[in-house]
Amino acid sequence: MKALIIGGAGFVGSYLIKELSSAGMEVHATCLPFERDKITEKCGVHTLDIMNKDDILNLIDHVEPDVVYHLAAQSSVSVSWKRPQLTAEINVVGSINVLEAVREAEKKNIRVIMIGTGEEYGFIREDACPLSEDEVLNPGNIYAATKACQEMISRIYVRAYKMDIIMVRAFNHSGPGQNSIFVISDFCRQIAEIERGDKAPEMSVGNLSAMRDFTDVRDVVKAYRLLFEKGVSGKVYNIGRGKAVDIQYILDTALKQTKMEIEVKQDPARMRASDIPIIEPDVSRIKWDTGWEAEISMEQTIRDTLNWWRNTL
Ligand code: A2R
Repeated sequence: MKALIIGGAGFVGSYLIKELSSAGMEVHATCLPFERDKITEKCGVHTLDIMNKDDILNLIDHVEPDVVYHLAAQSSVSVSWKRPQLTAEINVVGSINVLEAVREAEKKNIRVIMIGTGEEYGFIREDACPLSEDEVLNPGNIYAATKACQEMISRIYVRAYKMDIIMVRAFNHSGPGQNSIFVISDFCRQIAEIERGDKAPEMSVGNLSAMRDFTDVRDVVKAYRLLFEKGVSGKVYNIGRGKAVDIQYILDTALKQTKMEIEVKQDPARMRASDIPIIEPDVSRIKWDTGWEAEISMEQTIRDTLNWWRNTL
């Protein structure tokens, strides 16, 4: 079986290449021209900008994949506020280019896995958790709105062209190598900096009471593989642990991993005005259809991420 990962140079890409290769698949991954050295896993590497549909089509005709994973995105919420047009171009027009290329490809029966986000649920009803895939989407930022749009368009391609597409809403995922704009990586990076003496023994934190659902990226890519093998075409799947924890728990777990005495300081700049108290998915659909569930403990994710920062700084 052959897989083509579009957007393979990002955080999730490297883990997905490893997961699919270990399962015996022939893996090809794309990156932007300046990202070539970011793909270090063994696979076929191709440069590709998803804004050019013909390039995607040529690549698909060349690789003839059984599955296309669409990971390429402008994936930052804060950039999406600053550059809404660019975010819509990449996440909406770029996704249409991918779908059109698959539709026009010589090889038929290619399964497409479109990666969206738990952010698509947005401003949820107070009693909506655990969020089922049937819950109404109410995105609260530009990034989330473009991903909801990507999903709606994908559904249209399923219905109109009978394409084999699976749509994913992935909740927070974390692990070694993640950018420190995300909370687990941020806390681990701060601890590693303090241990090295690069930073005063003070942790800046935001709202510690918000409850969120975190899964290890290594579990997430396993779910992506199983969705190719066993997912039901045309369906949307939540991917998450299904058990939200508060950010205080993450902080306490991270602090337990160090011998340093660290003072915790709340930073008003890190507080978000509209923090939703709890966001937790119902993950029974993916479990039912593929048998997948999160296996790696949060303690292990935090330990591995902290060790990664210790080795990287
Ligand atoms: O923005 P960059 O330079 O980091 O490049 C990103 C790349 N990308 C593109 N690839 C092809 N054509 C484009 N026009 C284009 N614009 C951006 O997609 C990056 O290398 C990759 C996405 O990786 P990350 O931003 O690290 O996302 P991550 O965490 O791997 O998440 C994968 C998917 C994304 O669709 C997220 O929105 C979703 O999971 O949660």
